[in-house]
Amino acid sequence: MRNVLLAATAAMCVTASSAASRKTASLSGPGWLCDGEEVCVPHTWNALDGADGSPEGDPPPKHGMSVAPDSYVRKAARYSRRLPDPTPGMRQFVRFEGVSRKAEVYVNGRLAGRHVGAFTAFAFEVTALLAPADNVLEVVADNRWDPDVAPLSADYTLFGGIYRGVEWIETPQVCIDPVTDGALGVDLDVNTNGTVRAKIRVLGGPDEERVFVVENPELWSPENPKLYEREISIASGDSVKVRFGFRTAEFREDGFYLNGVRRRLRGVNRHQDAGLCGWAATAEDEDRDFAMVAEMGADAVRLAHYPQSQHVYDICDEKGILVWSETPAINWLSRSPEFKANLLQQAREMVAQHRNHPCVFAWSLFNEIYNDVPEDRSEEGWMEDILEEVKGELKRRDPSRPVVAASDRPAKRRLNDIPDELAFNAYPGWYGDTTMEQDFANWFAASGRKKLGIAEYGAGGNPFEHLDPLPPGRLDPGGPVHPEEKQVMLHAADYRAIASDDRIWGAFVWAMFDFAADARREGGKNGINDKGMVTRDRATRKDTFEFYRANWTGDRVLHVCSQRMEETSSAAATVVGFSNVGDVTLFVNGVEIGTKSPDSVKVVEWRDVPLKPGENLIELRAAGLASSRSLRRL
Ligand code: ADA
Repeated sequence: MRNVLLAATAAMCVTASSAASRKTASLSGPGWLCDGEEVCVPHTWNALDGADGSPEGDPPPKHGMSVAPDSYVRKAARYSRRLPDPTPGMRQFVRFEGVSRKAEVYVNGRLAGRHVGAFTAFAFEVTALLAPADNVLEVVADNRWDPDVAPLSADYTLFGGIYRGVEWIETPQVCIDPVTDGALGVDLDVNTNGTVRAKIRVLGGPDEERVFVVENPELWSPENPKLYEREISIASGDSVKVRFGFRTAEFREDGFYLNGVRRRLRGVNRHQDAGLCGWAATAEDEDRDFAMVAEMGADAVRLAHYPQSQHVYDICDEKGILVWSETPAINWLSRSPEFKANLLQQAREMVAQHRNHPCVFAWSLFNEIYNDVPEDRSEEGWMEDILEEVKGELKRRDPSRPVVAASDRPAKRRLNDIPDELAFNAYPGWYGDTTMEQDFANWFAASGRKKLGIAEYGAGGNPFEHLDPLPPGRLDPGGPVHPEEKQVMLHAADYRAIASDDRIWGAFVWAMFDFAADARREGGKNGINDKGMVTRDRATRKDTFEFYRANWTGDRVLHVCSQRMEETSSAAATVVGFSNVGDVTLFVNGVEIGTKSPDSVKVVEWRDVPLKPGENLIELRAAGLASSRSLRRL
């Protein structure tokens, strides 16, 4: 154990950000032990069991309860590593980007601090606990269910571990506060006239303020994500770099406006499960994810259902992706004062840590409260009381941004009246028998609002399960077959309704990527929510990905669906395609069948296209592009 710790310290690179001041070093990477085993941080112990489903023989999982059951390892684990030797005369801090979901931090066996909440960063000063050399950091990370910690229930795996990066910080005695709320210590108020007010929290001295002006600032937007940087320093020599952008983002009577221009958001939802590593994602994993978001043409992302890493917000600033940033209030709440205090703390930390990002257009208060609420907790009113308080906290910490929320209960008027702007989650044709148009009618009537967002819509889709023709009506969403064709059909129908209704200020596809939800056993896979546009391993873009690319990008797209369907016992096939390059001609085995114009959402469709026995080549051609699939008729 000792050898591992020493080797890691030797390899660590300590960098000074400016001459006499703050020094930072990454404590991520190798050199950590977790319960005695060598690991690399970011790390989770649930990379495998967090996405393999409940054990065989369990009763069928209840939808929405992945946080609670023990179908993956829920434990307290002890991490340790060696710390760099402290520089005499400086103050030392250790900063954690995220530990799931409770952390106790010790230096040389003495408690440095505790943090509760999986999704926000925290830092502790360790100066007084350090010896001149050979210091050992220990962290107890605990992802067990706790009635006083949000979330209490949710449809995603709560991976355990030190699953984001760790940093060592040394500062002069008087320094910019790296501890309070896990934030940078500098709050920016940015005005589009070029004035920036920086409020600096100082440890060891009075708080300070700087005002500076950027001449003729360029506005930040998805089309021009212009960012500015400044070094903020104080007299002691300590300094931090801040990055910011100039933009206005607001809701008016008829919709969302960015820089005074109305904009209907083309959004996707993203969980922080970044593929086979679960939550223990690297910056490269996150870069890859957002490259795909941009490739599909989205201009907004809902970070479901909790704050994600600092790097995610940085990427969104850089790529010009508007962010809906959410507290972990989901499904149901607890009446305990400890729970409320924890939710308020997590909300406060989210705002403190991410308020300087121009990409954040709204703070989100909740997702689907009252979903799966046990009888003894369904008493009217007290959850609303808690949420009113959390909204107050969000507004107090950042009056500049609207508070939104995602509801699935049209009838709960008091709940839905709390956020400034309301959005609904809807799965017409998947969980329910309505259409999107019927849902719209219901929501507008029930809420009394003139405009609404759609925080989630979608359907399961396994790109390796196919069905042609699709049976009429609904499939069993918890059943073993989630044919890709159904996902395409429902997204096209939903988006047709969304695109043609001007009262919808934005809609967020559920979800960008398949993600771990260990309580699920459906769609031919265990432990996965398969409503993504891309598979969890990021290897397969589903047909729905191409649907949005055709609708949302300037790329020339012609795509024939069901290319992974290899054989059929039918004598005829359904041919669905997407074209944003105009009329499409269908050829089967080289014979021209006909030409069609794409509909309002770029879809062309032929039904009952005859097939010959054996191999068939189905080809779409349009404007010099071609897209084909082969299908063996058995
Ligand atoms: C809810 C919930 C999401 C997601 C979705 C689904 O709407 O808000 O977390 O899990 O259901 O896929 O069923």
